[in-house]
Amino acid sequence: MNVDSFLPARVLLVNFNTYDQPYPVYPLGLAYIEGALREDGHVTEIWDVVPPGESLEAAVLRFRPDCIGISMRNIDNAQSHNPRSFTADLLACVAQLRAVSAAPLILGGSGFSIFPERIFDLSGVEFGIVGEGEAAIRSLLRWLRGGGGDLGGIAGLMFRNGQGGTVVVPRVTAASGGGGVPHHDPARLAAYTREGSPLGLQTQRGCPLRCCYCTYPLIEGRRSRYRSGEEVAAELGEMAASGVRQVFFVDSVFNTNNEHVSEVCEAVLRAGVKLNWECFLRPRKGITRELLQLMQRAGLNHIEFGSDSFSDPVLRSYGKSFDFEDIRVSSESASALNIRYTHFIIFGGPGETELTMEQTLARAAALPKALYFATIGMRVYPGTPLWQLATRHEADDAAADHLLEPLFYLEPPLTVTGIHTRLKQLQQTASNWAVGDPPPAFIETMAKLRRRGKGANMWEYVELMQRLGSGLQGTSPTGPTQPSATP
Ligand code: B12
Ligand code: SF4
Repeated sequence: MNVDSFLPARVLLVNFNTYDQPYPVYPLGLAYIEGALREDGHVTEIWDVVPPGESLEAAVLRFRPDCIGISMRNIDNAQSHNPRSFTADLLACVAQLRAVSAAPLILGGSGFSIFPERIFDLSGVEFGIVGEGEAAIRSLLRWLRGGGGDLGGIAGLMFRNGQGGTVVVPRVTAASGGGGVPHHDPARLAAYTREGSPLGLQTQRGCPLRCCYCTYPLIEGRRSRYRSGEEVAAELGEMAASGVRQVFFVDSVFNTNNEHVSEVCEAVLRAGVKLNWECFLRPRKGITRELLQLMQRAGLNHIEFGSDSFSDPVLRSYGKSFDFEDIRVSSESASALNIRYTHFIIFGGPGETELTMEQTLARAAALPKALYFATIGMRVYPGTPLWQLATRHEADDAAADHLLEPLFYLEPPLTVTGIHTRLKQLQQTASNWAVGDPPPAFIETMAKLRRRGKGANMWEYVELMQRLGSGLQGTSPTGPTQPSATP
């Protein structure tokens, strides 16, 4: 066989993510992988936990894959007061697959890409792909199916060297482009829409900013790579035609560049697509009322601001690229246009004190119509500046397994229980604060509405719960894992 041709493979792609907070998340990464593999002529199928249906084993026995790709999105829920790990779910999934198939397993995904070596060892899979997966899985399949090439030349690939060791080929972030075109199965889009989940759509990859705790530039690279407005509008149109009611622009930050924002919105307006969407925005004075108006006309109905704190010294020490004035101006503009908005706040990171916390709470009370999502402590990930700070004083860093026992940074003398108690007290009077996952009653109400076919946007539920006066009182501190207070 000449080295340019290869036998098409049957590839089963597996999404085992059962976490359903704030809602079940559409496996967009797998849609991209499926799009790339189909372009090379491979026969693919996605096995998904949503909606519950055929068992994984039955799907394997029916489909008879030549190889199986597994997506690991989450390693844990990143909540210090209510920690939950998903590593055991991966191991169970691998065991189920091994029981019915000898096909090689290829593991990828954002969670995997944060702790690749450790998860590769634990899971025993044949191959791992770190970071963006499209180019690497195409080359790997070409190699597996007789098309030649060299495993050592596939950027981001992990494989076993046959002598008990692992080869990790360094990653290279693509110079341009957004990873090709995802393959969306209309039935899967419909299933997630029935769950009330906004469907993910990506307009760019990469983030050039350097917030101290953030893994996003490690997963997607530091260079922003933009898709054209036309491409985004076409995908949005495809989703609208499939009955999708709400979309989430999953870019790490949508407004890395205002020209990109305008280009996307203008293309959507030109294409006449009518579909609501939400996105992560970086609060900036540069988000002018006019820009927000353009976004609103193009479908924006909800903003998630990655604000983290309302105290300027804390923002500086978190490495944020804006100050409270940016937050105030952006919030007031959103409110004036009646666009729902949420601020994500991380209490207890480097530089936080009781005083800075109180300043954040007082400023939060003054912003018009805002919702707040709070986390306590900062999850520490390898490769981030926070990792260096948090592990500096650990006696034996090599022995610490922060995959299985998540490490959270908490600025001494603050404690998880202390911050949690303060936030609980706040919730008595402020129903616009959510701490961790919503309470069981809230989740049950959402499930009931979905069962009645009301798969609306979760923000409508949030507002409904606020009107009912029950607030969003999240989970209490549980479990043995308390954040490690690191100096
Ligand atoms: C957008 C987003 C959200 C949105 C999702 C909106 C939506 N409707 O889709 C919201 C806000 C709801 C959310 C919630 C949560 N999120 Co989130 N989220 C993201 C974000 C920013 C982008 C995810 C995305 O869609 N990327 C676009 C797709 C195309 O990329 P991808 O999935 O990574 O896939 C690529 C590669 O990973 C790879 N790949 C993926 N699968 C496979 C499979 C194979 C076989 C191969 C070869 C390759 C491969 O190739 C793909 C294409 O290049 C990431 C951070 C980031 N920048 O990656 C965090 C991230 C995924 N989230 C994370 C977490 C923790 C959560 C929550 C648990 C937070 C919480 N406490 O509530 C929840 C869980 C939700 C759930 N039910 O699972 C973590 C996961 C790691 C971890 N710590 O466990 C991340 C990485 C952020 C972080 N802290 O580091 N999230
Ligand atoms: S927190 Fe947001 S802006 Fe900061 S580095 Fe991460 S993705 Fe970029």
